[in-house]
Amino acid sequence: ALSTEVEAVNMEEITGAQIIAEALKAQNVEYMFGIVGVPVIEVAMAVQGVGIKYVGMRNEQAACYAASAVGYLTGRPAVCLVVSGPGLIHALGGMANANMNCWPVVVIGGSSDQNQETMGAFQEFPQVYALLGSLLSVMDCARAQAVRSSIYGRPGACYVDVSGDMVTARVDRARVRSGFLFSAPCCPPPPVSLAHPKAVTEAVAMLKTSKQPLVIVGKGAAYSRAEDEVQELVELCGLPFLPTPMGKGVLPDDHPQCVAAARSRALLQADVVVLLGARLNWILHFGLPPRFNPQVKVIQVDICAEELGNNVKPAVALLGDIRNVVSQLLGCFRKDAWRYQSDTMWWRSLKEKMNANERMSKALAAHSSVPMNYYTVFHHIAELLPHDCIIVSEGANTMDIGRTMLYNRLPRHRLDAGTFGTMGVGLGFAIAAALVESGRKTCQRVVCVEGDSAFGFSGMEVETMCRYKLPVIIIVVNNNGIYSGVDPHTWDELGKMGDLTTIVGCVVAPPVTLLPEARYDQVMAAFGGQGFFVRTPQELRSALQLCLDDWERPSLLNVLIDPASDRKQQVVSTLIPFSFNIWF
Ligand SMILES: Cc1ncc(C[n+]2csc(CCOP(=O)(O)OP(=O)(O)O)c2C)c(N)n1
Ligand SMILES: [Mg+2]
Repeated sequence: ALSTEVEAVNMEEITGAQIIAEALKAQNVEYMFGIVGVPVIEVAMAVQGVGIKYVGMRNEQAACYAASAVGYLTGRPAVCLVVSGPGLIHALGGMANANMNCWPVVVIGGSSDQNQETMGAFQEFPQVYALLGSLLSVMDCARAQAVRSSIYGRPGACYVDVSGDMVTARVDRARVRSGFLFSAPCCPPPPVSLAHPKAVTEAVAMLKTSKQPLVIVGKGAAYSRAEDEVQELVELCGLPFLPTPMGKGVLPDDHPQCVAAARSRALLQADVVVLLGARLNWILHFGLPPRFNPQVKVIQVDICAEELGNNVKPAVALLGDIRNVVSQLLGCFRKDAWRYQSDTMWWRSLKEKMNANERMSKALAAHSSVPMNYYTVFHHIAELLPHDCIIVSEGANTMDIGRTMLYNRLPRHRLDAGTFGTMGVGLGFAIAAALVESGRKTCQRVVCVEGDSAFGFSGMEVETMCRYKLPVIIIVVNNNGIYSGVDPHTWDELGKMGDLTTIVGCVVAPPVTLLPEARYDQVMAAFGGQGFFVRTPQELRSALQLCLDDWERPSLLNVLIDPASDRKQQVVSTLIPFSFNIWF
């Protein structure tokens, strides 16, 4: 009897929520994004208790986008916390987006109590089956498996299902310790692999015989922090390079060897392509004719074995971490120096195309009439943005044209709709970037350039930005619609054909239209942020400068543009949803 009493005195009870919080803390998880409800409120409170920053969002989709962006920016996963059923369903969009982008994220979903399974419990959903591919249990979470599977190999999403009764269950801490739960030390960064030396030698030999070489830098290079190595390789060998959308900034966009302004020609005429952490998917036109030379030899560098040979059989396949493999290539070129000559026909042809395209861009940007076109808007934004700012962007024309005109000079400083082409990611990404930056010594500005449609998907996250005082600058490029819109006059005319405010109006309102001149700036102002309604280049410049100077609170510039403004002079028309053809 005595010994039982002693045990009772020494016993410290700990809940399932506390176990999860301590396990995440042990894994150096810094951020949790989510929306609470039964049964996960306790988990959110417990993680705050151990010093993890909990960020309450307005939709689980945006929460999951934010968590995955932290994973990309830091290399360590953040957690997205959701309730069961509808909460998890919303987060699925973020998990799919993370998987497509190869970004790590851990999602923790509360589920109904185990004894109510299949009984029609509150928000019950067969989530375990829906997420079988990425499913883990609380035990896995505690054993570091969740963090490990999100970052090892090719990164991605991982789901931990926690039943309600497990969150509140109480156990003796001593029993937990003596078990294997807390035995897991912090999971180290992923082991990085090297390519086979023979393949490296082959790649070097192939590059040396190339007449029209091209390096393509993908976001895999950004994720592996290969910027120094890639820069040395490109400069040592004098190679032209082209970034993919989120590969922008691994090397500065204004680097003299960047041939982004002659993208189509570079892709079409290259005879050897060094593919660094980029996939030959729709963004790179599958690596196939008519956008690529049918004889092109691809030196493919990728961390994922399954990726090698997708769509195009590589001439040389280098399986490994981008940074390591580029170091291997560099090792060869340092020993046996080789430099692609700068006076070749290839360089001349690329430069000539770049100059022509840049002239065209400048001519369009010089238009100062109102309403503005996309090019004028981006020209002024580009002039004012600090060189080190983080640019988040989504939309169709807004993102495509913006990508060509807004330069990145630093790696991992561009976040956009990505491989999945997902609209609605922008605000979550911007929140993540602002949080990550706030923890850095030299904190950089986050600028979120949104189409008006894109903004609408997660628009309520401006409240999140205002609540946490995140100094994000949102620029809504407002053309009253998706790809293009109608002007207020046409909208009125359409109204005469059928009352647009009734269901009859559905017949005449073009599917691409959104409410003309909608006041997105007032949405920001409603929560205490600064809102600006902008029509002219002067208004744009002064509002943006004010926002850049003011670091205190979030702001939104609602920039009205000509609803008929469009991409100009496309060489190849295309049915893909986003264009990489803008002149080039
Ligand atoms: C989740 C999701 N839904 C729908 C789409 C289809 N889509 C592609 S771009 C786009 C919006 C484009 O309009 P906007 O953001 O206003 O940019 P704009 O081209 O007008 O500048 C949409 C809805 C998508 N890509 N993702
Ligand atoms: Mg639009």
